[in-house]
Amino acid sequence: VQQKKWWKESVVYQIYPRSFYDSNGDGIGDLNGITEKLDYLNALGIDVIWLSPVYDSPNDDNGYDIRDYQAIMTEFGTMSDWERLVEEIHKREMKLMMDLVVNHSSDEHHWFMEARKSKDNPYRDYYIWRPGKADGTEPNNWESAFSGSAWEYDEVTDEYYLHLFSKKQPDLNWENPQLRHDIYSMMKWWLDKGVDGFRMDVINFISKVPELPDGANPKGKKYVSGGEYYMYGPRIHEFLREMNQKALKGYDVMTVGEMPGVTPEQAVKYTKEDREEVNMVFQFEHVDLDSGPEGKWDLRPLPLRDFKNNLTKWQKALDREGWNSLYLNNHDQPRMVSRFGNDKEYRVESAKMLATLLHMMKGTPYIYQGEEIGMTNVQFDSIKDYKDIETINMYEEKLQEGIVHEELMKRIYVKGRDNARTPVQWDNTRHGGFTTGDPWISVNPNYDEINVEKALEDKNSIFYYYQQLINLRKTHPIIVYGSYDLILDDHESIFAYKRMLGDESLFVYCNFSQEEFQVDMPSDTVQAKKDILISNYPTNKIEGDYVLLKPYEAKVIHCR
Ligand code: TEU
Ligand code: CA
Repeated sequence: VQQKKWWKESVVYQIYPRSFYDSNGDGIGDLNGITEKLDYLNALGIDVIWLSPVYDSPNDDNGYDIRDYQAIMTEFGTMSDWERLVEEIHKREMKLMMDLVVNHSSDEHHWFMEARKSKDNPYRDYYIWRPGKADGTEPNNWESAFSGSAWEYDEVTDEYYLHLFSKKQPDLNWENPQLRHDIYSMMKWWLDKGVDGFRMDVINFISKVPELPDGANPKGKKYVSGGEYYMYGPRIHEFLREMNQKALKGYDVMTVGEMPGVTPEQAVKYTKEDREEVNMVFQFEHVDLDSGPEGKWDLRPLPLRDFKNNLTKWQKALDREGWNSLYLNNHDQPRMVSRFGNDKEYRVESAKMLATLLHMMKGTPYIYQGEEIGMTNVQFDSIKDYKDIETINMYEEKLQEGIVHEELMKRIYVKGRDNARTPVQWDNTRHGGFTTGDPWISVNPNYDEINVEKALEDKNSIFYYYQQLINLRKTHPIIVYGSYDLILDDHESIFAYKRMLGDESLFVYCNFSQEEFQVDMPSDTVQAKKDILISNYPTNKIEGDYVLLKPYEAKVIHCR
């Protein structure tokens, strides 16, 4: 059994502050709004709050473009509001994990304002500058995640700067020890203010292959990802270990590295405890399965077999060493009940089923705001209703390429990040009780049916089911420390697995369909004493050595 750690036994709740709760009527969620809702989160039973960025920012990418790492975004409140929030979180014996965005800063950060003044400015090498190619094209063929080239030409110094994300998010140059030193000082400044951990934004991107070579381009496209040269660069482990030694050492903190493209083998290296890099990573394989070769907007169906095999691969890779994160949605992903469940006639059952699937696995579970009441994807008619730079840039780029509005909206409905960014629905009053003003983004029209107030009044709500799941994790060590094995491997509609610890075992059955099934329990459980730990239907007794599963039924059977 691996070492016991508080961050292995915790459940994390992610807040996207802009859309959580607006306390002052300006239509934008804020810190005081979060403070007002802490009792709600405490009632849910979560242990750690992960706050998406609240630092000073021009909000080109809603706070993931930081202008001042040690100041609070005006729209979210003041530093004293932040200090009160931390105090109130700690008073309730919860912890706060901040978002650390250090692969890039905002282009309005004073480092960049200086760097762009001249080639010999002291801050020049805080960023990544290169001359264009002789033929007048960009330094290499890398694409920005937000469309177009990853390079922006700066005529003052006749060079380009690298931005893997928006033009207003220039990549920081981690080859520069002075930059690294400044980042570590900033981290300690926050840790000394009481921060309990960091979620590290695209942290695997900080080490690039120094030559910044052209990416593989078999189809002769204008731009390609180039990720093979920055998703697992030559110094990434060195930088993470240095960050531990120079910033995190001596603090009892939790760290999760967000790592697009990370593989299970790499994840073992990043999270093996004796390596002192990060506690766990956010991987992307399971949320890329419904994307085709052209990326996330290239929609493809998601065969349950692929989903089962991928989650199983990650469970087994990190079963004995290292640690897993468990998530099915966040502020960048569509709502899980719409993507993996059935948000029409089986919304409540399938939301509970998906939560069971995730929370009975091995790893630290993450709940994204609104997931606990089964919030769904949204469909706005006009592109004007969408606010996410990734969506807007894609729409404009593809419209130019001749793809029609209806096709583009279809893709946005399925994969757009604003699906996760519509305001949390607190009650059935105007704007779902999120704001008394005009919300920065429209509220999902289904707020009258789906809202916190209704959930708290309904003992069979998804909220109370999450509360049960979280409580089970606290009372059954097998859920945290047991091993994992897939069962019913070949079943097309049922995702079933078992967890084992000592002489205990759990059998988790999740029906991903509207059909009913009867499946036999494994033969070695015939003699065992069995009881149902949790189910999303009124629990019935165990019929015998088989299990009956209704549409989207989840059932966890405890054997001793
Ligand atoms: O996301 C990293 C990332 O890869 C995402 O861009 C994701 O792959 C994509 O959005 C899927 O549609 C982090 C943050 O979570 C994201 O909100 C930021 O936009 C991005 O980094 C840049 O900071
Ligand atoms: Ca506000």
